[in-house]
Amino acid sequence: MKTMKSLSTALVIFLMAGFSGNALSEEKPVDAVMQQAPASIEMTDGVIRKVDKTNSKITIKHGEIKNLDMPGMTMVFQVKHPDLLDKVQAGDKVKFRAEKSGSAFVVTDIQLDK
Ligand SMILES: [Cu+2]
Repeated sequence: MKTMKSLSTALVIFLMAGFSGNALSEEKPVDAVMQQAPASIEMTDGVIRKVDKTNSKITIKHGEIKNLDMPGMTMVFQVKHPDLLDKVQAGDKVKFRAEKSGSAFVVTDIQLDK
């Protein structure tokens, strides 16, 4: 009776060792996925509040900007090229890309969201 019990205990330990061995080998693909290069910057939704061509600035009520880790808000951006302001006006729904440049946030691309 006592022998049977220690045999089954040994079997359980053997099975558990086999299980944790599998779990360890399955962690490697997960690490590989996390090391992949980040995707290109996503477009962010926004609504134009104000266009200031003189100062190359634009006020946008924007959704979450994932690449800048910024929640939705209304704020002023600089624009990379003044030409970007020619195709939008206050009230337009847009999709845009923004990047941080020094202490400023700069819109690098903008397009009407139809
Ligand atoms: Cu913002």
